[in-house]
Amino acid sequence: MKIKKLKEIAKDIRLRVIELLYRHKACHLGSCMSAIEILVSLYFGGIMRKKDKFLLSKGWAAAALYSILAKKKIIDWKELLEKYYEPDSKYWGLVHHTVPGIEHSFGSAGHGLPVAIGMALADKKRRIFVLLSDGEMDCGTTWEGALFAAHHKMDNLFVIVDYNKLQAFGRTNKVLNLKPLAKKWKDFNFDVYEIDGHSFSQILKAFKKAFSRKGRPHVIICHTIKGKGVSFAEDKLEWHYFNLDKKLYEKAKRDICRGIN
Ligand SMILES: Cc1ncc(C[n+]2csc(CCOP(=O)(O)OP(=O)(O)O)c2C)c(N)n1
Repeated sequence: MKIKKLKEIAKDIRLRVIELLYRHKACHLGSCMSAIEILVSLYFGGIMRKKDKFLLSKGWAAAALYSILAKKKIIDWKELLEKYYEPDSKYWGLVHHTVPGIEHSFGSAGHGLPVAIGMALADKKRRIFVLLSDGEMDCGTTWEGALFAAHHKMDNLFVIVDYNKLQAFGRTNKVLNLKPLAKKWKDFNFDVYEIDGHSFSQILKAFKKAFSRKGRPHVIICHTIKGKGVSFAEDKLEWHYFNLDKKLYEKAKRDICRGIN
């Protein structure tokens, strides 16, 4: 698919997320927006084959993944729009496995990588993609998983890091320093890529190269901006938590339609 078309899809997904969050007074706007180009590339950019699996370890970006599944017609958009974040709905604010297209429930940080490793080990012929947040890498499970995956030469495992440099209580490198992040993964014997996570051409190129390399698990470190595309939310910690009032909802839609970058 052409990059122009992928950009159009990304815009549409951002607008859907804004709609869901505004209508249901839900949070995690920043977390969703930083991952849009990554998710669109996986689902619309020809990266995932039929039998491959994707896990959203940063399960609090549920509104973004649900919007993708709705765009793919795996779930019903109208139902999602009505039920997202509502009591007794299956469309939780954290991804839940009762929703079609969701492989596993996540939301408690640090669980996606171990689950992905188990799935990759169980069937070497399918590719497993897992999206981690940078804050999640504070969890010990990340590094135990990394040791294990490299030891078992799991080249069907693709770890993607949404490196937006903000986590729940502050700047990632102030809360617990991750730098130098690429070197750490290299030292764990991963095949490492470091790219702009909002550039479709860089994302697609990195995966193409990773698919050709055998014998090691892969990690694609995506430099991103939390809140990307919404002027008042970009790189702002509070938009992990805040919800949109009518004025900001209108402003967010204008920003996304116009394109602020
Ligand atoms: C084990 C655990 N502790 C605390 C939380 C609460 N929590 C929700 S999101 C989050 C961190 C958000 O920052 P980051 O992990 O970098 O994700 P981002 O949304 O920026 O991609 C935390 C601590 C959690 N989900 N799981």
